[in-house]
Amino acid sequence: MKGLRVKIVAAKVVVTSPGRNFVTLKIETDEGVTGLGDATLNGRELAVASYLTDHVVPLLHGMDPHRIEDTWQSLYRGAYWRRGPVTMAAIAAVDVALWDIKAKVAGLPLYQLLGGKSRDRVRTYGHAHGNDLPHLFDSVRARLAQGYKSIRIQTGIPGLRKVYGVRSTLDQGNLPVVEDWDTGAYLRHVPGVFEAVRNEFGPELPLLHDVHHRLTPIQAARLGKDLEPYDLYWLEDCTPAENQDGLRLVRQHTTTPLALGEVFNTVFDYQTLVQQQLIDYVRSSVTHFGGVTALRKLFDFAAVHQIKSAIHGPEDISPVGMAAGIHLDLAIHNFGIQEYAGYTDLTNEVFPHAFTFSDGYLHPGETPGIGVELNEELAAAHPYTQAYLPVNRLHDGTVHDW
Ligand code: EZ4
Ligand code: CO
Repeated sequence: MKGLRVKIVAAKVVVTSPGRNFVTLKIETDEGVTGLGDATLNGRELAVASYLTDHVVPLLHGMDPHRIEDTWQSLYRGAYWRRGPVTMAAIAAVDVALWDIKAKVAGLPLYQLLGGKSRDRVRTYGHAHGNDLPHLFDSVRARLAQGYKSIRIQTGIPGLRKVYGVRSTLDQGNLPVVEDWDTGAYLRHVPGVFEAVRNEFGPELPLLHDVHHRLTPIQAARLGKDLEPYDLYWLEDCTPAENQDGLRLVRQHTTTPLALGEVFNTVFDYQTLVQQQLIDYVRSSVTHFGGVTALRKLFDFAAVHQIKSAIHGPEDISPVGMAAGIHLDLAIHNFGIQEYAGYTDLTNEVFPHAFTFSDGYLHPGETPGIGVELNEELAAAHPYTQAYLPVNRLHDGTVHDW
């Protein structure tokens, strides 16, 4: 069969900023088949670019791109220094590029190699936010008009300057924007917002909320309990869950479903959470978790404990990483929901893609591979721009989780 004896002859990293930074690995083979992988790590992009260019690309030359599992293991174990977002984003880029090549050689969209489809389309949720209720309601209506069937609600808090966890134009600048935080004000305000949203939009609309790691377990337990009357689809990243055991306390106090893990890099970060069923959704993305190979294993581990997938899908994961995730979403049985923030027109031009969004659902398309291309000329016209995520401080100046 053509393409079974291909060898990697070149690999390069492209960093482009069509509005925000994306890191893409392109692997080329001697028969002309190429593969793309996403290695974007928001705010630390060049560290991953260097990890790939300086340390991984020299290892790829002459390799058999079909040996995906072996390549994954050799990059993970061979580095000796394990885990971490930079390493795992770099491994993810190689892994996805190799899956892209294998699927192109097979002449099949990637989801077919992952077992074929388990559903016809992939349910998504979108983002609504507003500093006050009228703005929040307008934002929810705008998402509903786009077709979204499930909506994440983020709200301004009286006394705080800005809605957190939401992109602003200030994100792209020379130094991090400083935001402010008050846990007491937040805990007092949020339940009333959900009551108002329920009153306005009715009981059926699935609502989600992201806490962005800002609470302690006992605070999160209280919030989960206070939100029970409003029937959330989930409460996300309620604590900084490096302390996995902390979730037990949250769990003991509330039946609000819990989602967690967008910043995690390996299955070990989830070990207690999954084995003891302390959460309901795992939030890792292909890009930050070592690729399709590793994320598939996490989802299978989660399935044993009746936990579902909920791939992280902000606009800082490139369409390459997004596409790989959508193929997985279509294929696995324990799919939950896919976050989809959408992309600007310029980003879609830099990364033309086969996946489509309509009526609140995504589909990966039927193009062989992951179905994404890179317009290198346009990418080069929009070079890397230094940018940081915000930092967060309490009113007395103490740094808090953002
Ligand atoms: O703030 O990806 O659930 N989604 C999120 C994201 C994160 C960004 C950080 O780079 O929390 O929007
Ligand atoms: Co989140």
